[in-house]
Amino acid sequence: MSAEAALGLGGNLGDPVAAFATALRRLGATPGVALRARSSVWRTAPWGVEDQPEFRNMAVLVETTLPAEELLALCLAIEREGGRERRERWGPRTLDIDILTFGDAAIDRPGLQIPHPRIAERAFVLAPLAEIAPRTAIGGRAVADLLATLADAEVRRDADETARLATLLAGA
Ligand code: PH2
Ligand code: MG
Ligand code: MG
Repeated sequence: MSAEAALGLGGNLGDPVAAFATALRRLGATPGVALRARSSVWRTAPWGVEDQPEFRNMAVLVETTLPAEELLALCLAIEREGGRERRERWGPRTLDIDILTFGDAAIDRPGLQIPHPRIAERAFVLAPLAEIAPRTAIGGRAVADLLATLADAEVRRDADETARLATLLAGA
């Protein structure tokens, strides 16, 4: 049995695009996890705590035979390997990897809520996700429709950063 999961990646310290490349290689090299699609890299205004540097965000689709708990443990391990420090909620970070959806599972446990509870408010999640999974339903509404309700969002696709990610992923 395998499930398709959507992951959101973000960061605003150091070189987040390099951290994304390292994370995607690690994910793809893990037995039971296959990368199926990736979005562009987006530049996004900080949400929640506004007095911090601009973020880079992207989304990926993976097909996995891992249970959601193991996928979460993998994401947290990759964050730690990327030097992730957690200081402040919603504050600056080198690398954040969140499970956005896991098949059509609904999970609500401490430390693991799927679908991610604040997706509908967050253009930095919805805009990349809409590139690769516009019809995925979250709370009964398609990702593309949810994004359309956030029309004024301060997010923009960054072609140069997207190309740099592809180069990093193609390199040895
Ligand atoms: N992550 C947060 C808080 N705020 N803002 C943007 N633009 N992008 C993020 O990834 C982000 C954020 C906590 O995970
Ligand atoms: Mg997050
Ligand atoms: Mg997180």
